[in-house]
Order: sequence, then C-alpha cells, then structure tokens
Amino acid sequence: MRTQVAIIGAGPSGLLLGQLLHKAGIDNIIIERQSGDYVLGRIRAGILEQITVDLLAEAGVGERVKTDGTVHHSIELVFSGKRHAIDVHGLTGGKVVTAYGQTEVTRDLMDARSAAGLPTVYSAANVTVNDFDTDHPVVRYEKDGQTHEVTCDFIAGCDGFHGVCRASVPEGAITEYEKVYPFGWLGVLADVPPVSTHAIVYANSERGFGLCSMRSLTRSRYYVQCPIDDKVEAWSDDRFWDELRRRLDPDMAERMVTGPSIEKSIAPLRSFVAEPMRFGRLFLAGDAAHIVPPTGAKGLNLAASDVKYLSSAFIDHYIEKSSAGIDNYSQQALARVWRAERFSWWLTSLMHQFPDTAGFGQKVQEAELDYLVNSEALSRSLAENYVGLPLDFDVGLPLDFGRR
Ligand code: FAS
Ligand code: PHB
Repeated sequence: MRTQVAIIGAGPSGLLLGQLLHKAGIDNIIIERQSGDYVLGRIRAGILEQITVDLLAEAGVGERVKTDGTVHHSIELVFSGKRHAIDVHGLTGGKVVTAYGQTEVTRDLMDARSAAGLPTVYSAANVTVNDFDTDHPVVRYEKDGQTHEVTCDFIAGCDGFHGVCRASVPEGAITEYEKVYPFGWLGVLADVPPVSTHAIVYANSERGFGLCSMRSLTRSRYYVQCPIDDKVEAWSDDRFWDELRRRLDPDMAERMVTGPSIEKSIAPLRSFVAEPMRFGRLFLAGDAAHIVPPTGAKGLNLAASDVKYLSSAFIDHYIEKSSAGIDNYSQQALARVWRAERFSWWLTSLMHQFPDTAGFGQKVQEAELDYLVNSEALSRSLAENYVGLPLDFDVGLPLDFGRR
C-alpha cells in the first residue's frame, strides 16, 4: 500500500499525530506491534498540561476530558511532616493542569480513529523501517502470516523507548544522553476516593518519595519510591498503604481511604534524550526520542508537543509547500524537551532519597523546599514549568516557524 505518512506505534504520540494529520487531509497509516487492548491496558500518565488538552480538542477528541477530567489550580508539597499548597493558577496568570488518565486519552484517540475508518494495523510483527535516507522510505511488517509493505513520503517513529525506529538509525548519526536514577516507583491503582481531589500531592520524607494522584473522583493513583531492584511481590496492599501514609503529613495520612489494588507495578526512572530527532525522512516523537522521570508529569505532555511540531511540519510540507517545519522540527522539539528534562531532573532530585545523600542531603532538600514555599520567585518557577512552558518560545529559528 502507499500513503503519505507511515506512523509506527499506536500510543498517545502515534494516535494524536494520526488524528491531526487526518484533520489536515494528510493520508496516514498506524502500524502497532501490540493489540489495541494491550495498549489500553498500560497504566501510565495522569496529568495533562493545557497545551495537551487544547491539542486533543484540535484533534477532535476534546469532549470527554472536558467533562471527565478534573482541573487542578494547585499542587501540594509535603516535607518535614507539613503540607504546603503551591497556587499554580495564581502564579501563572490563570494556567491549570487537568487530571485525566493516559488510558482515557488513548481510548478517545482510538475511538476517533476507528470512527473515521483510518487504517490501523495492530499486532504487526517484525516491523522494519527502510530507505528513510532516500525520497522513498518503506515500512515492512508481518501480519497473518504475510509480509506487507507500505511505501510512503515520511515515517513517524512514535514507537516508544523500546521501539524499532531509533534502533534503526545508523550508530554514528545519533547521540544519546542518559541518566538512570538509583530507585524506582511502585505504583498502585485502587477504586477508592482520592485523598486529594483538588491537587496532586508530592511528598519528600526520610523514608522516600510519595505521590498522591487520581484518575477520577472514585479512582486513585498512588506511588512510593522503592529500591531499583525491588519486586512487586514484596509489596502487599497493606504494606503499600502503611508505607504511603508514613510519607505523608498526619492529617492526610489519617484521611486516606485504602482498599484493594487493581493494578500494582514498578517503573524504573531515567532521563534520556536522543539527538537529533530527524534522520532524512524518519522523524522521532515522544518516548521514541526522550524519557523523563515521571516526577514532573512531563512524559505524555512532551509527546504531545513533539506531535504538535511534527504535524505542523507535515502540514507546512503538504499544504504550504514549505520545508521550514521539517527542517526545523528537531531543533524546535529538542529545545522544549531539554527544558522539560531539566525540570523533571530538578524535581526528582529535590523530592527523592538518594543512597549517598542521607542526613546532610535530606536537610538540604528540606531547606530548599522551605525556601521554595516561602519564595514567590521559586514557586513561580515551579508553577510555570509544571503547567507547561509555551510551545513557541524563541529558540533562534526563523520567525515564521511554529506559529500556526
Ligand atoms: P508509548 O510507549 O506510549 O507508545 C509507543 C507504542 O509503540 C506502544 O504502543 C508500543 O507497543 C509501540 N511499539 C513499540 N515498538 C514497536 C514496533 N517495533 N513496531 C510497532 N509498534 C511498536 N508520563 C507522565 O507524564 N506521567 C506518568 O506518571 C508516567 N508514568 C509512566 C509509567 C510507565 C511504566 C511508563 C513506561 C511511562 C510513564 N510515563 C508517564 C510516560 C508515558 O506516559 C509516555 O510519555 C507516553 O506513553 C509516551 O507516549 P508515546 O510516545 O506514544 O510512547
Ligand atoms: C499520575 O497521576 O500518574 C501522575 C501524576 C503526577 C506525576 C506523575 C504521575 O508527577
């Protein structure tokens, strides 16, 4: 088959890109190695920047997040046994974040794609991306015992950290930057009312980091920092609830409603960036190009901003007959990626226990947190990064790019 853009991966990046291109009249196919149910079954992000919410609306899937999402005007920081609110809305001139699970974002995009009858191949095996250094890239995959071939103008690598696209780039053409953190996050999903429905709670304690989030008013998402080699089997529900409550302030610990976990998993934490994000007619977007520790709630939101830049680039190419977007995509996307990498690294460093910094390190973290909650300047810096930096801050590109 022939199409204009072949998208590899049906996670949020691939699905959102497919929807934005469809809206612009650009033909595309999505090729995904897992089943749709498997993709939907992954429990991941929970907080959307306004830019992401606006992009969902632009893609024609903005209704459910408006009715089912929960808008947050603040976040809360717990340290030294006390909880402090950061008025994100007030500090950023009215910006907010929305609590709405990645699973729901994916479901909304999948439903829209299916309703539009757009070509999507699930359970594709042995996907390869070829000849992307020529004007005629080709994607091949196996399905139902047959090898299929897709000729296209461009390939969008939306296939996540372990995908085939970045792995197909010749070694000398790519530079990778990585930092692996010496701990993981044990995450629990439970059908209990969230202990905080108006703000995400981030806790720094001598026992380690804890996070209280939500998926709805009846479903909670909680995390505790755990050793990098820890095993889910070592964590009964009771042990998890006890440990989380010990990392919070007494009032919140007292109010927490506990119950059986419906999902429990450990995720490693890393910072990772691959440069550049374009290789001839192959473009990387989302986790295929970068990973952030989830502390700053940036992973899904960075994927969305990459897709905004990339969809604009393809629209410029096909509609405006301009190569500016394509030529500038990598530089524009990486500028925002690195600012999110910095913020995610900074907040992770501030909130977590590190093996070599017990004692003195804990006291310095508490001093920085005390300074932060009492400094309008530092609180504003936290707030403007948390709600998401603008899409079009100046990165020294020609003025007309990216202002669509
Ligand atoms: P994804 O990884 O979501 O999607 C890539 C898709 O490509 C997958 O469906 C995969 O099956 C497919 N694929 C892979 N290889 C392929 C191949 N060879 N051929 C075809 N398809 C292929 N972000 C937050 O903001 N907050 C969080 O709390 C948070 N928690 C996370 C927890 C975990 C365990 C993980 C792994 C990530 C978490 N993230 C979080 C980040 C996460 O939300 C990502 O940023 C987001 O899924 C990025 O979306 P995609 O770029 O679409 O990548
Ligand atoms: C989540 O709801 O999964 C979540 C929220 C905020 C974060 C990370 C994860 O910083």
